[in-house]
Amino acid sequence: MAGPDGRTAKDEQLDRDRVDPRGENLTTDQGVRVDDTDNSLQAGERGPTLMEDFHFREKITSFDQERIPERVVHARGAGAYGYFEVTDPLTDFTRADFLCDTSLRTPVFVRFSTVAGSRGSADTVRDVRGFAVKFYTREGNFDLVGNNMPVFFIQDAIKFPDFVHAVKPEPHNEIPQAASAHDTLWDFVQLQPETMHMMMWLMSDRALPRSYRMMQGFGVHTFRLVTADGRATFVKFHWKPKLGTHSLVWDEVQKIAGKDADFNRRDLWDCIEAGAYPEWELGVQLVPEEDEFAYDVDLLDPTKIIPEERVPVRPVGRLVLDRNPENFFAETEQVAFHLGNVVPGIDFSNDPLLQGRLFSYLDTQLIRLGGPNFPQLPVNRPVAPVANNQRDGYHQTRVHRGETSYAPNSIGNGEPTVAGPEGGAYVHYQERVDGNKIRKRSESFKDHFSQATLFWNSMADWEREHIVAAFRFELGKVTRPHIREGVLRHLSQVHGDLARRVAEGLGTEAPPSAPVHEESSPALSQANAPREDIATRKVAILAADGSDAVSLRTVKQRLSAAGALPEVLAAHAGTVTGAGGESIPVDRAMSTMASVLYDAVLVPGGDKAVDTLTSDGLAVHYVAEAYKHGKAVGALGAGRLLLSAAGLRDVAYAENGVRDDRGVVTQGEAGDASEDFCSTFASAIAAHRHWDRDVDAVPA
Ligand code: HDE
Repeated sequence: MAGPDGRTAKDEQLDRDRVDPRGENLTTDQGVRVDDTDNSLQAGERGPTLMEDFHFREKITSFDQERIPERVVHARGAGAYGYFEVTDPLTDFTRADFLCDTSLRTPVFVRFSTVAGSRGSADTVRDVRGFAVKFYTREGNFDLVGNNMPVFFIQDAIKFPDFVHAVKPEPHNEIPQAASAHDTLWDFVQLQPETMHMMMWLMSDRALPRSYRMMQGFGVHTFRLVTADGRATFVKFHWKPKLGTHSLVWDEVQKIAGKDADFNRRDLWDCIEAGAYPEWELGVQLVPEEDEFAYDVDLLDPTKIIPEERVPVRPVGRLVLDRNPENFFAETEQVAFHLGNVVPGIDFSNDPLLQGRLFSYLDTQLIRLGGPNFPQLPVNRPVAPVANNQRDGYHQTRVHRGETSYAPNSIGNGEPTVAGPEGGAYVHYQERVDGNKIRKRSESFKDHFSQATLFWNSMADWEREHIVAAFRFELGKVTRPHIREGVLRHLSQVHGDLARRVAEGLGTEAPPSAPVHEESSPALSQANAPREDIATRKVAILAADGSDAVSLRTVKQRLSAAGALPEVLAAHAGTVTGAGGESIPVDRAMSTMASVLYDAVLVPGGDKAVDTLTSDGLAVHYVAEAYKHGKAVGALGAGRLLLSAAGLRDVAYAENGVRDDRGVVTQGEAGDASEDFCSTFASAIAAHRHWDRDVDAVPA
């Protein structure tokens, strides 16, 4: 599906849809050229506007109707095109050819999103992230509409409107925007204990991804893979980011929301533009049908995982995003995902959340995109040929030929004809179903706490600290004491230690807790994410007149060579003059950026420059804040003085040679940055954050 130049069938198709008004004369929608688009047609210079000004009316009408309803959830998002390649064929399990044929490069469009906020809300809020992938396969479109957390808040789709109403801004005053820290969400939680496993994920750092490129994705539900002869295997889908799973911290995300509300969106866009293509590995957990009841959780319950230690995640393919959309509205806003978009070889399970979603997504698109013809929109259109008897409707863009639009027909040769399985037709898995019609949750869905405990048990100390702080923050914003107490009762069933620590922050007592199990799943902890790479990590190099230009250049080159993105910041844009009279280009003025927008901070030597920086509150703040957020901080020679000025008092600095004290990397000698300094600083950046510091005493 890819040409010799790597272009996919979807790229070719999109090329035909593009219009480019550049270089053209301005016309009306009817193609009539316009002589003036600045002044409306009036009866006299100071007279009333005339009805006959068709250009004015058309221009204003079109403008008035530019908006379509934003998604009721996942309104805020960013998307990109790319491709998927299978590396370890799943031929024994499915007939889906994009999962079997290693010679195929299947085009994809991926949309990442937050859930609760409006379309214009900030990217960095505490929330789940959507991870929706549309595969344009040769056999039709397959949508894997997942999240960056492997479980969900509720077990049955009928509770979704309740949950979403509870988490969205409160209806009387539409406050707070894109935030879960308010009474209605926690009221729902305290009354609906099935939320507890997901609430643990939501209060963890997973809800604050450093980048869309650094988060996992999960299909959440159990699906089925089906072979040509009708044999099914349960499957759970996993996306693992090549760069590892990394997060921001709460103080940081709050600040970034103001400094750069587009932080995650910009990051995705910039990296693709720069050719640093984001990449994920697709993995599957496979469970034979006969093992459906072999686990202590029900595979149909979307509030549960199967720990990777019990059923390993088998890597099967890779996803690469290599092209930004050309028009946000046409592509990212109009893309329409639907769980029911499956291809032969992929089928559903009876997960009641999944079943409800099968209804909801199509229903949503009909109102949001105005009728049944949204699959004709360029971003939604399959590369597989489409032929059927569906006709007419709003926004029909196809001109169907022929006399017949019904089946069976004799006038039109009986075409289009159905294919049958040998011809590649979708055949539903023949699951035997037998039961009374009842409204009743399965007994096997009843345990709401064991996996919340598993999650807590699996966390590193610093992850637990962040979870406790998150619960304290969120419940601290809840105004009704009975809601806080209700949640604490749940927490005491997750883990006594968790409940006690949260209660302490709320100035109250935790209810007595029951003994809990001690199992853990190391795969759940971000502490175990790969930490070797500094590709695309942003480093702020603080400079001033008198900076040591030689060492600055050495570190910058070394970091860039490893794929990092170092930027020189100074009090003003333009250039500063190095200690030896060199001109050092400044990438950005310090005041236009902020420490929270970088992964690390470096202070080169140079007595005069460091003197200037130490008396600049903003420069001091850059260092102190980076330190407080656990980031790598580097200093060469006199640069160490800025670190002390920033209050990094319990840090051991190098007197000579190079020293790394919990991610603070210093070189004693003035002069050029040593090889040792560069590689030690790079490792400190790759470690992402350093949580073994005592950051409380540092003001920032
Ligand atoms: Fe969604 N969800 N959802 N959801 N969801 C939507 O569809 C819904 C659920 C997810 O980038 C809506 O086109 C119901 C789980 C993503 O365009 C809507 C239920 C998971 C996206 C809808 C769920 C998701 C959506 C809103 C409970 C993770 C964004 C606009 C049964 C596995 C897709 C739209 C994009 C979007 C309904 C639960 C992921 C209203 C009823 C579980 C990533 O149809």
